[in-house]
Amino acid sequence: MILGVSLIYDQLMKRRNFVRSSVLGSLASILGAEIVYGATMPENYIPLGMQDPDPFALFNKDKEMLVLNSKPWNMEALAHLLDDKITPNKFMFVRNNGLVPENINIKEWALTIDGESVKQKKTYTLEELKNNFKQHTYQLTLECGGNGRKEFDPPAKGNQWDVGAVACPSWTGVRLKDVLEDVGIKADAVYIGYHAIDEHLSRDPSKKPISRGVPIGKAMQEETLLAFKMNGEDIPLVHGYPLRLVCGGWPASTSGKWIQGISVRNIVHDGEKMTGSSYKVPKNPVAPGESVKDEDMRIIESMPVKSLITYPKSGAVLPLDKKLNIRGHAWAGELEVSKVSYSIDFGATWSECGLEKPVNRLAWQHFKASISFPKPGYYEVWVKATDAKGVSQPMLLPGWNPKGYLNNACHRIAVKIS
Ligand SMILES: Nc1nc2c(c(=O)[nH]1)N[C@H]1C(S)=C(S)[C@@H](COP(=O)(O)O)O[C@H]1N2
Ligand SMILES: [Mo]
Repeated sequence: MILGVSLIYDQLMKRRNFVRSSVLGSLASILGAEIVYGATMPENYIPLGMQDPDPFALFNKDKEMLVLNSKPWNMEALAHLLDDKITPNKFMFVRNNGLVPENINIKEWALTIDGESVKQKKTYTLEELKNNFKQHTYQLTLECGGNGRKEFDPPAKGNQWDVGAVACPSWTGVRLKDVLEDVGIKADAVYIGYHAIDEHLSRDPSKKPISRGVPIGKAMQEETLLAFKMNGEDIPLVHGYPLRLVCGGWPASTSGKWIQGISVRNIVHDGEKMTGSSYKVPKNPVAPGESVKDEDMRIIESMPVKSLITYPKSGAVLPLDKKLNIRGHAWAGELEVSKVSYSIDFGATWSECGLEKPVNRLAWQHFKASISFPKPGYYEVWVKATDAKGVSQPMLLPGWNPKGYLNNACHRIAVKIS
């Protein structure tokens, strides 16, 4: 028994853990076995019977992905998993506010465009969307507004994202703009809001997990898609199959998954998580821990400039006579990244990295550098991106905010030169 448990323990420690120990009381009966650790069970230990459902199998995710929450499911990538120029499905972070839908009826799926500012309400089947409008493919960066939250102090509630709630897959769909023009939009339109079929965690049908949107200007951009493909395949269920909105460069909460409705509004959309303090930051800088009134907050729009070192993995060891090749991506919301620099002396001096142009607007850009080190020892490689307006990433945590959004501090890796 002891041996069996320790083997299971080893197996489980290799994968990322997602169930906290609060359910242990009832476990002995489910497992039909004694739980060896009892009340002192290590925090991350998950008895085998609790593994189902396995989110890696369920969502086709790589085993190195980090599970932050199982209710709802939230997973992020580690920096080195994001090394591909086009993020493969298995490394795309998962962010849910409610329950992942289970029964998608593809034959009856339709998108209804309504709201105060449409000339008439109109419904399209998936086939009509695909056949009646020109299809476009763009690589679009999606980053959760809370990416980097785990560093805020005092801490903010919510998923403690590290650096991996960002991805840049290729998306195929039709332009929201083309569909809205087909419907006919009134001059007073200011915002659009999406409506999706995912259920609230409580399964209370009167509650919605999320219904966000963007100003009409963003909705009418060429790259704003009603997407049905991700990396050339049907969008995976967890990422919004069969239809999702993709608003590249904005907090990914605006990119509604599983959508069946778009409302064109003559007011700022007031759906779930548009009001209150969700996805908002203080209008004026606040001291860490200060409380901020809802009316003193603004809705997050374009995401700030940021970068990620995706190679090598932190902890690389290298002989002094070799150069270290680093690479990664940089992005800046609506803007292009104009420069990426690196430092090996904690920001005292900076050198420029090679930087590629984006494949299209709103796609992340790739940087690389070949670095020599002056003498053996411990180093950190820091990377800092600058956007087209000359604004750079802060080296440390930017302004504290109550919900822990928009941490675009420099990413860094440790390197040992022997
Ligand atoms: N219907 C629906 N759309 C949604 C969400 C959701 O919970 N339900 N989460 C939003 C948030 S907060 C983010 S960051 C992105 C995450 O997209 P992904 O899970 O495909 O990575 O989806 C957005 N769209
Ligand atoms: Mo998000």
